Amino acid sequence: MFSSDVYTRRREILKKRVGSGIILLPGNEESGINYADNHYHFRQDSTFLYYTGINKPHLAVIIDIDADKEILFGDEATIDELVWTGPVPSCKNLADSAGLHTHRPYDEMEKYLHTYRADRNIYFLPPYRPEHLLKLQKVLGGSNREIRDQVSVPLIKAIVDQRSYKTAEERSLIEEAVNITCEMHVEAMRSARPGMKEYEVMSRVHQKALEHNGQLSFPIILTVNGQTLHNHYYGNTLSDGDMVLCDAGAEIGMGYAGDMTRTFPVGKRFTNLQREIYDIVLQAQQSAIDALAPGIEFREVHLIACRKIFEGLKAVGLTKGDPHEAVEAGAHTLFFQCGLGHMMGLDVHDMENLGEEYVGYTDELKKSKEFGLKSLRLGRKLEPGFVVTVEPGIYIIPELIDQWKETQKHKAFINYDKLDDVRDFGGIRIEDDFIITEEGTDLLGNPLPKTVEEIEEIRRETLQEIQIHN
Ligand SMILES: [Mn+2]
Repeated sequence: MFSSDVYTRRREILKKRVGSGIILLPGNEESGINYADNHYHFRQDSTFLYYTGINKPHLAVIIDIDADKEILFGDEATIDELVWTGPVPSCKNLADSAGLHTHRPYDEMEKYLHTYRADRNIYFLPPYRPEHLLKLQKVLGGSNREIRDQVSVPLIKAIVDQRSYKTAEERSLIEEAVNITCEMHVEAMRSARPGMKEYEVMSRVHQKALEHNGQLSFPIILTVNGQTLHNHYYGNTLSDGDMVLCDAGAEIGMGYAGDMTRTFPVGKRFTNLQREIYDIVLQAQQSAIDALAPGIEFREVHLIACRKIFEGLKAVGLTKGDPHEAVEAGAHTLFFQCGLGHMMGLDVHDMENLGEEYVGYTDELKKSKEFGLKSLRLGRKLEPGFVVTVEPGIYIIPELIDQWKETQKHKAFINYDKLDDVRDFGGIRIEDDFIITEEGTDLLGNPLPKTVEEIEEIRRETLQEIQIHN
């Protein structure tokens, strides 16, 4: 974790912005997989991590702005617990590490809130785990609905205003996560061979994160069916002629995430069509990267990539007409159904638990409800310090083609008769992570092979090695 002054300073800023009242920040609990004592990997709440750095379950912090108190609520381990866990830091040690100078038993949190709730506002964030909701209900009373209605928008906005701007120390931690992520992708490209199962390659990608004492920032997507955006099935066999889409990221101990995607051939080379489509996605990504700068709306960057995709597909003969008009009408969403990217930081989709409308949009710029744009998590103007992913793709989804074809949707822009030939093409996505700077943007982490030539070179080397060994 950072030194205690970093957390003290972060809380000072938060207190100033919120002004008055009581801020309640509950940490996360251990969560049983199939019985209480067999836990999922523990993941601390990211906002709790941001303001305390403490990565332990069953804690909460109260920041009482009016009384000028910051209290850590937690329990000392009993001797019975120590028998199983070995020595653990005392609550005083934990509190000191975060610059919190008072600590109290966990149960006193409820008493504290009950004592002051009549004359002070209690601010809390949207609950995303059932136990958060139960705790809030215990303290505040009311139904699930009533609790959700009382979520504090000023607190959400103050936190988003702080966590969106990554400091130099945060940037270097994110780059650490991105560099492990790069190694995970090189491992995928260097281990996949025809005849292997997807899960065999996936397990090696996961191992790279573990090898660096990291975790996954989200479940790995590694599939020959890249057209399914979030495909978590790993049972297919890799065959020459297929492409593997791998979307994976590491999370380091401090909680920061990486998130990248590469698509590569199972054999030594892409087919001609795969290469053509790959280059369209790559050009779309490059045109988006070139546009990244403070002041531009990410929604506009997204639309630049959409037009590039449409233009490229026109050259291949799958689309027709004016790219501006086509994208305006939404015709490109037959091939690119989702958003160009999202914020990244302590969460792979940073702060998504606080609400996309506050993280990715503003009071002036609201999220669209249209197919395509409704999946764009980030629309707002970019500012220095924002960390974003840029991940365009082309996804040929047979079910979607059939549905559109039936009504000849956007027929002025789509060559439906040509689509039959590419029905089983699959999908391609290319994703890298960027920080917005005063001048424009910087790629985070080490560059990872990305062009057709670079990727084919790795595949050629990899498959030649096996021939030698055989
Ligand atoms: Mn992503």
